[in-house]
Amino acid sequence: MAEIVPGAFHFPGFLDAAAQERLAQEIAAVIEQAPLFVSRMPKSGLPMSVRMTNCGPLGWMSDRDRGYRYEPRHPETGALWPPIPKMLLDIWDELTRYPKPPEACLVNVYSNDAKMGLHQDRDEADFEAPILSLSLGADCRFRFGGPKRSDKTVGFTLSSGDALVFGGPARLCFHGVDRILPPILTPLPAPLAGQGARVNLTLRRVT
Ligand SMILES: O=C(O)CCC(=O)C(=O)O
Ligand SMILES: [Mn+2]
Repeated sequence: MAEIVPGAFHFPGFLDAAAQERLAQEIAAVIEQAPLFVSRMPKSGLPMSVRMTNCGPLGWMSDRDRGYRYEPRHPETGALWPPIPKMLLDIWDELTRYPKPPEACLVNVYSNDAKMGLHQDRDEADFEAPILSLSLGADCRFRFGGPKRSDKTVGFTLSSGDALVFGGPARLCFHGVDRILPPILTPLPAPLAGQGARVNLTLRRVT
């Protein structure tokens, strides 16, 4: 485990190959019930380069007119999001030690050329709980900064099976994905093959 900045912890290889395969199976089932969709930037309406879906009582999304927000239902099917798999609830308990369960699990699917600009996670009413992120598939160059956009940042690689937990003084730190690294060596586990190059799960408390 490495502390990136105070409150941000990187657990390289937290999930072994078998656990990654089980998690991929669970996420493939989520995607089957709640198909991947494209969120759009507030105001400009430009599409984000990741495709996404969610599980849990609330799901994160964005569109041109109403912007970043949590919704209980899928924007295209109108169905409630599927529940968060037990395996993820257990990982949340183990790594965050937070007394309440996550309310949202955002599933981000990156193609080879997808990225995510530097941003804060601040659409939640509660910043007490840490954020838990898990990665599957291709490595990415991840960037982590401070609570101000202009703060200095550090870059490091997030690989398949890695976990990242950021809370406390790091809860509102800027972060993003610079680029996906060549996926040849670490394709997505079989149940997610064909969906993209990298899958990230971001679990959060919202209310
Ligand atoms: O893909 C990642 O590792 C980060 C995702 C993220 O920061 C987000 O969805 O808010
Ligand atoms: Mn984020």
